[in-house]
Amino acid sequence: MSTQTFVKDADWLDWEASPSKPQFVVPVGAVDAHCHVFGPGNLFPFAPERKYTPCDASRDQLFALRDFLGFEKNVVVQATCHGSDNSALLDVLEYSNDKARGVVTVTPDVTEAELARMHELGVRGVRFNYVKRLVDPKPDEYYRAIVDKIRPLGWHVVLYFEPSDLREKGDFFRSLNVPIAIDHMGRPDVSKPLDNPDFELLQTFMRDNDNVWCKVSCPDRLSLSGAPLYADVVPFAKAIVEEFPDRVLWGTDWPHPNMKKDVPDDGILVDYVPSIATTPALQQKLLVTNPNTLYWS
Ligand code: 0GY
Repeated sequence: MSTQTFVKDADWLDWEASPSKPQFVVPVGAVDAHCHVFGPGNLFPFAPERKYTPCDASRDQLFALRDFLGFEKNVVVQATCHGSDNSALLDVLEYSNDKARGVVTVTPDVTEAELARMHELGVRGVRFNYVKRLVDPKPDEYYRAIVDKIRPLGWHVVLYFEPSDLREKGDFFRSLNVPIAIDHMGRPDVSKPLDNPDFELLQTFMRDNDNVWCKVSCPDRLSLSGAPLYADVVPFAKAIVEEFPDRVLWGTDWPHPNMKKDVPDDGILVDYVPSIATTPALQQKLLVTNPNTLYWS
C-alpha cells in the first residue's frame, strides 16, 4: 500500500456529501454511464503528470451514491488525475459484483495481457482526452496505435473534446473505425443559438456515423443559467436525445472534477433527465437500454 498523502488544490471544490433525493424515479436497471473515482490517494496515488489534485472520492462512496439515486450500475471513466494508472478504476470493477464497467486510459505500449485482464474485469473502452487544460495533446499516431490494440476486443473510444477539436480532428475520429462515445456533447457553447455551426457539426458527425454515441451529461459544466433547471442546456440535449434516441447515454459525472463556482447536487442532476428525455420510452433508452447495449452485451 502507498503511504503517500496528497493535498488537494487550494481552489478545489469537494463533491456534495448530502445530495437531495431525486423526485424522478429512474427506471429499473438504470446506469450512471459517466462517473469517476479519485484515489483515495493513499491507496491509489494520483499521477505525477496530473494537472489537478482532487479530494478523494472512493469506490464505496460511489456505490453509496448509486444506491441513493436509485441506479443499478455504473460506468467508471478514468479521470486524468490518475493518468494511465487505472488501478483505482479496476478496483471498483473488481468489487462491483458485475455492476460496473470501465473506460481506461492506456499508452500505446500496453500489452495484450494487460488488456485481456482489464477486459475480464469489465473494461469496454479507452478514453482519449483532447481538453488541453486536462492533458497535453498527443499525435494521431499515438491514438491510432492504441485503437489497433483494442479493436480485437470490441472496445470503443470515449472522446472528450471541445468544438474546435471536432473541427480539426473530425476526419481522424471518423478514420478510427471503432464505436465512439462523445463526452458531454462535445461541450457546446449554449449561449449560442441551437443551430450554430459547431453544434450542427456535432449533429452531422452523428448523422454520418452510426457508430457514434453521445453523452448528454454535464449540464452543470455547460450552463450559464444554472441549477436546478439548466434551462439553457435543455434544447441542446433534447435535440440529441430526440434525433438519436438509440445512441445517447447519461451520467452524473460524480465527483465533478474542476468545478470552479459550485458543485452540482446529484439529486438535482437526476431530476434534470426528464427535461431532456421527455417520455418513459426515451428515458428507458437513455438510462437502461443504451448503456446496457454498449457495456453489458
Ligand atoms: C469530466 C470532466 C472533466 C475532467 C475529467 O478526467 C478528467 O479529469 O474528465 C473536466 O474537468 O471537464 O468528465 O469529469
